Amino acid sequence: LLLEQELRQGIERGEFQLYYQPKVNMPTGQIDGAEALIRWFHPKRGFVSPGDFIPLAEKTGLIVPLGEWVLRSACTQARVWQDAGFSPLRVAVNLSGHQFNENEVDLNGLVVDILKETGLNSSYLELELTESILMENPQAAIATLHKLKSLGIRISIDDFGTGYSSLSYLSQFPFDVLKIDRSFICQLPEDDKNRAITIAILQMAHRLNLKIVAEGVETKSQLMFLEEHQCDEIQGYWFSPPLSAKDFSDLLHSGK
Ligand code: G
Ligand code: G
Ligand code: NA
Ligand code: MN
Repeated sequence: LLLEQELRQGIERGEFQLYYQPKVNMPTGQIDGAEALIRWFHPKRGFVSPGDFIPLAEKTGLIVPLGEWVLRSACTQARVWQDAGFSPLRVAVNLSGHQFNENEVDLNGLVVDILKETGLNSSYLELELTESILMENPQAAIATLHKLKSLGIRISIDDFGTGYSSLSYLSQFPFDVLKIDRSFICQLPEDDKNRAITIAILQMAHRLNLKIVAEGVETKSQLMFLEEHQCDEIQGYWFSPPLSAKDFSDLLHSGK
């Protein structure tokens, strides 16, 4: 079977799962959020990496139903954790450009419906968008972001520093969080240039009243560097890889 057909089937047969990677608040060290990352466990192929099927899902338009499933599942899970008595976590969902294009998806309507359905308060939902998605049509993106923000959800720019957005848009896109791409983080703290870039991004973002998340934090020395420069949240293997909902629950129970 072609991967495309299997993707279609996989959606019908429920072969997808969301994994969750903790986002850790600095300085408290508490888990205050989780990024939902899709996983496909195919009955014959085994684990298929999102790097292999997300581009195909985007090309075929299957990202629209798949993305809707991701959003609904993530909000449902966030509500489950709240109902279990854990202090509320913000759940972050990655969006693809198709979901952000108003000609293809009524994202605002979908978010409203899913929040209502799951009973999740809008302040616990975060959407992660890349610079490239926003730059496809910056004017439309600004309007869409304003609508989403008025619902009370958080908007993040993902993989910051790797796209081609002009700095002038930073002040025009109404977002709340900037995620420094892991390509800058992985060479910290040794590399002078990445150190300078990271410090500059942190200072600029704070002056713009944005929260900063560092992605791909793998070492203690990276953590210490980021702490010293007032990074707000960290995410990466140093604390935890993405986990199944069950393993994430166990982590919450352990009170780490
Ligand atoms: O988790 P991992 O590193 O394997 O993810 C690989 C890529 O797939 C990342 O760029 C990530 O943003 C993307 N990805 C993971 N889950 C989703 C999802 O639910 N929707 C979209 N659009 N992309 C996702
Ligand atoms: O594109 P996006 O930022 O959404 O992708 C997140 C991806 O980064 C996921 O595939 C996740 O598995 C991966 N990831 C998360 N933490 C780390 C880390 O510490 N190191 C590396 N190399 N990858 C990470
Ligand atoms: Na992301
Ligand atoms: Mn990212």
